[in-house]
Parts: sequence; structure tokens; C-alpha cells
Amino acid sequence: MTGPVEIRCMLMRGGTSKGAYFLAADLPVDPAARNELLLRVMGSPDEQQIDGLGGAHPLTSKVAVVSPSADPRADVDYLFLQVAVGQPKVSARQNCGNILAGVGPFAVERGLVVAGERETSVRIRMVNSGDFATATFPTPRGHVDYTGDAEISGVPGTAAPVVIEFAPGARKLLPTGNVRDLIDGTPVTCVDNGMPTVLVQAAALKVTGYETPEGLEEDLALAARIRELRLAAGTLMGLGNVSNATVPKVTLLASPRHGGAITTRTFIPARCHTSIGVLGAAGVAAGLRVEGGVGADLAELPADGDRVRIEHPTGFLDIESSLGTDSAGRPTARRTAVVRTARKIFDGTVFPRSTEPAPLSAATPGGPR
Ligand code: NQM
Repeated sequence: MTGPVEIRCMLMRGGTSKGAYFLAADLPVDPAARNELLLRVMGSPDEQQIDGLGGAHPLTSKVAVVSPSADPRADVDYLFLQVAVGQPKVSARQNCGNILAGVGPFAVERGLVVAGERETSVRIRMVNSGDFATATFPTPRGHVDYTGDAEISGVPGTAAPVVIEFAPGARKLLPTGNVRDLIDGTPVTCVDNGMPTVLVQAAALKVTGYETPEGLEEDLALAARIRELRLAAGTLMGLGNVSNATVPKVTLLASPRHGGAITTRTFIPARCHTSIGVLGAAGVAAGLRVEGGVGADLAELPADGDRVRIEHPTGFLDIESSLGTDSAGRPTARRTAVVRTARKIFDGTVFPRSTEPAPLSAATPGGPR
């Protein structure tokens, strides 16, 4: 057996996702050794992740690695890792704004940041993208309090709010340089407000956009169209061959039905999200504000700076988004902010599966007789 046999770990819900949070110091430094260990911790590549912490869905197969930051603009560094379900893969190519919601509380719990008497703001460097965010959450008498009355769609009950403010990034909001691109006759807007995302009208892919995630996942013709769109968009967005990557995501757009700005169904990239990612929603909100962007004509947008309500399969996500322009007149994200909640589920020691294959016993069906 190689690597540590037990590791300190905290399981947290961050927004509408769930993940294993680690101090970087508790994991191997070498990325290959770390990833191999995390596959065993989460139970991948088994489809059910039955022998690990993962929940057999991309939204519950996530890892946060947190450490003190050497950057004077941040208190902590947060590396996000997506552990594939059903494949032996760990990817650092995307960020995760939902898991980000747990990073501040985790940093306080592990003593990386000293809590304030009432609330605490933690400045976070998101290692995957080089972006910065500040998370503010209640810490009465210097302890994280996860209880509160903030409600987010997709999570039962209420919890303490985690207010996340994203610092404007240096990246191009429209990575292809165009407001619209035409991929195989389908108009798309490729946007990156922290998560590379392809916006497309649901009707252009021959669905309504109001279907359930399960219904959309059963549509194999749709899956093939999305895959083609994504591969072509990846090249246009400068991401190279994305056949094995989790970005870009593809968001289908339709008119709002419940008083929000737009209806969304997001593919991340093969499974359909049961709600929507935070940075994915930031991309939708920003993309809709770009004049002439795909979906802008379907949207009911509030005034610039007001909260944009993004409808999704289990409710809505409110996001503050306003745009500015750079010196060349190109649109840029000026302000992005969101309220999430997070919760510590357990804190303890995880025991990764051994590297040795389990011997088949005579009692195992299909095993040696
Ligand atoms: O876009 C899922 C999630 C996410 C990402 C995904 C996210 C974000 O909901 O910021 O949070 O897009 O793979 O956890």
C-alpha cells in the first residue's frame, strides 16, 4: 500500500454541492500522488463511488484543498479538484463557486484565519483561475455559526448566509472575441466570468428548456448535439481539445417562467445540473447583459447592478452582476456578488481505499470457485 492510510478531512456542503475539504499540508505535495489518493478517498472510478466519500454525481464528487496564501491579496489559497465519477480522473481545470462557499468557514475551523467577534471576511485566491473572492459569514463570539435564515434553492431548510464578492478578473469576458459565434449553424455566445460557458437557446437544440434534468439526460440526440457544440466552442475559446475536460459548460436558455430573468438548464458537461453553478450563473448574467448576446431577447433583465434572478431546475439563483468596458471598448465584468450558504457535515479522519485490489473470495459471485 502507498500513501497515507488516514487523512484529516471535513465534509461540507458548499452551496448546492458537497465536497471533501482538506488542508494542503495533509495531502501529498506531488499532484499525481495527491490525485491518485483522492480517487481512493472519493471511491472513483466506481460509478457508485460505493467505497468512498463521493456521492456518485459530479455535484457530490468535489474536493477543496486549502492552504495559507503567500499572496498579500489573500488570506488563503483554494484549489478546487473535480473527481470524475466512473473514470480515474481528477481535474484542476475548472473552478467551483459552490464549494467556494465552504472555504472561508473551513479556513476558520482549521485555524488558518482568526475569526472576528461578529462576522469574518476571508480573502480567497482561487488557484485554478488566479481570481480572488471575499467570503463574509457570521462568527458570533469567534466561532463559525452555520445556522441562520438564508435560503437557497436546491437546499432544504435555511442556514447562515455566506456573502461572496468576486474581484473583477483580468480575463476576457468574451473569450472568442465575438458577442456571437455560429457553430454548425447554431448561434452561441461564449462567455467566461470565472467559468467558461457556452450560451445557446434551448429551442436551437430542439428542446424547450423547461424539461427536467433527468428528461434532458435521457435525450441522446441532445447529448450528441451538446458534445459537438462544446468541442467546437472549446477550440474557439482557446481551451484546446476539451473532449476530456469539464469545461466549457453548456447552458440552454429559455424565457423566464417564474418572475426571474431567464430559464436555464446547464450541462456540466455531460450531466445536467440540478440547479446551476455560481460562476456558471455569473456567466449567464453577464452574457445576457452584453448587447446582442444569445438569449438577451428572451431575458427579462433588471436594471444594471440589480440582482439577476437565474431560474434553474430546482428554483432560482440571484446574482449581482454589472458590466463595464475595457480600454478597447470590450465588455468586462465589473461586479459579481452572490449569497450562498454552507454547512459542516462531519469533521474527522478519512480512510482511503487500499491500492491493492480486494481479493475475490469463494463466496463472491463470479469469484474463484
Ligand atoms: O459554476 C458545477 C457546482 C458547479 C460549479 C459545475 C460551480 C460554479 O454547482 O461556480 O459552482 O459546473 O461543474 O458545484
